[in-house]
Amino acid sequence: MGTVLLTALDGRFGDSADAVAVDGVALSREQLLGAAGAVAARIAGAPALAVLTRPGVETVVATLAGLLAGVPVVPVPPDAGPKEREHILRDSGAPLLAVAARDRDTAAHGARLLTVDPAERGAAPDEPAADGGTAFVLYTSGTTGAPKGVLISRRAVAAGLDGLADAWSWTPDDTLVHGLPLFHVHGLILGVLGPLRIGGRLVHTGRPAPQAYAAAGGSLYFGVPTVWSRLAADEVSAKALSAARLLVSGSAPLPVPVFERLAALTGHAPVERYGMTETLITVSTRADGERRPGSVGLPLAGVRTRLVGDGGNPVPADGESVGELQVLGPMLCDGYLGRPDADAESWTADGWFRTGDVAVIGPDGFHRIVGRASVDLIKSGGFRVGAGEVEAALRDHPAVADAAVVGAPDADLGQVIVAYVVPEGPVTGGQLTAFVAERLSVHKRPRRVVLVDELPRNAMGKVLKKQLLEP
Ligand code: MCA
Ligand code: AMP
Repeated sequence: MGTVLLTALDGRFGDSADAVAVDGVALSREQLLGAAGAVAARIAGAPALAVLTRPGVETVVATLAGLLAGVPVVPVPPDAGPKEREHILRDSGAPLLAVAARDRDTAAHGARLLTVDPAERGAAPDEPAADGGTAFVLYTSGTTGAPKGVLISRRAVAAGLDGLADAWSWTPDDTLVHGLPLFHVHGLILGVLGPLRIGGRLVHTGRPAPQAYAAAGGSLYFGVPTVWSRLAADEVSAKALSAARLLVSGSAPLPVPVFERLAALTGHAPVERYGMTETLITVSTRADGERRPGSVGLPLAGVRTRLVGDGGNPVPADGESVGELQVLGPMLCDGYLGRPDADAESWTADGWFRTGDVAVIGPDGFHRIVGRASVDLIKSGGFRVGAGEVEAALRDHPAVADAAVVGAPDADLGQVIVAYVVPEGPVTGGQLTAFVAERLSVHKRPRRVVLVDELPRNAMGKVLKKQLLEP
């Protein structure tokens, strides 16, 4: 591990006019460093920098500026409604919100807007050491309540990327291609900082469309399962990826038929890896090892995993017994911002992180993720959505008496968000969907709203969500 986080920025692996290209706009590493240097000078000493993460080079410049200045970066989803944006800005305490010129009318809820100009140049400050300080405060949903800020250190990012470089044989010769959102671990930390630490070019396609992936001519491709299943349905685009070196899937379970179709069309069995915002990536199949369909493979170097049963008893790694997956490793987060209650719930007394995922580990060490322990954490298109947050947004509507939100199985998105709503006035499903989208991020709006007279509840008054999910 180098002494700084962004080891590839000093030119040791060379440079090119298109080292980093986002949605058709390319910058060399030197230009990127100059633009980030100019922003870094303006944010020096700030306690945090929020970044409106539209898929553009401005997001890369602003993120890099935060890392160079030693200012924690707080990614804000570009489609976040006012309620969610305000929560992120207030909870993180970020006094500055970096935006691209086209977003300079964004409401900043008391923060100061800082417009990022990728053509600006300034001297980049010396990057702080990789082993100290918070790199990111990443907001993510729990089962209830507003999103929590996950504190991710520079050390965790460095360790996480080095673990992946080892597992995926990722080198400066790679050109990484993806079109994922830039406010998550997947798209931003792996997908942007990866090439800035490991080296190699980055092509971000704006959106993860099959034709854009096919046209990008990369060696290493990232996608969530929805991206891979859409690509597998587009034979011409899929075949273009046969020239690549490695296809990587993550953020949600990759269905076995998609794995197999992708392998048949591209000639590459995809690598699947498992992780969380709180832990970064901890388990993966390897570029130089077996890529088993339905399996997320082996712990990365330095990671330990274990299965724990309901009563806290150890569960054997026998390939059959299921337990909650707990993890330990250098890429784990430092906790939740200002939420000692959530920290206490998420860590065991002996320091392991409780993932909330249910898994099986084989005698050969291969991990299989069986599902989530809670029905209230939904994964739709790779986005993590807390049922409680959507229910609270729906209940804010004057015509809603009660609401329950579930993730229903879906061939394209894995799960889709379905809301069961008890109305107390005239309202349509479309109005409620729009109401949620205006407050939270657009991807958190229900795809279906079912108006019902009452919700099924048990004797304790708890909604029987499994009953709602029955066909
Ligand atoms: C969507 N649309 C809707 C609704 N939802 N319209 C009405 N009602 C709704 N409820 C609209 C969209 O705005 C869009 O419109 C159109 O329908 C198509 O939407 P959709 O099917 O959602 O397709 P998409 O917009 O192309 O999204 C699919 C996607 C997206 C690209 C796969 O889900 C995505 O980017 N997922 C990635 C999530 C991710 O990166 N997660 C990583 C977190 P229009 O076309 O007009 O816009 S996990 C992580 O970081 C960990 C550590 C890990 O393991 O990686
Ligand atoms: P997020 O914090 O948005 O990254 O969501 C993390 C969650 O995504 C995990 O707790 C898992 O439930 C799920 N997840 C990520 N990768 C995989 C995978 N390869 N297979 C199954 N579930 C996954």
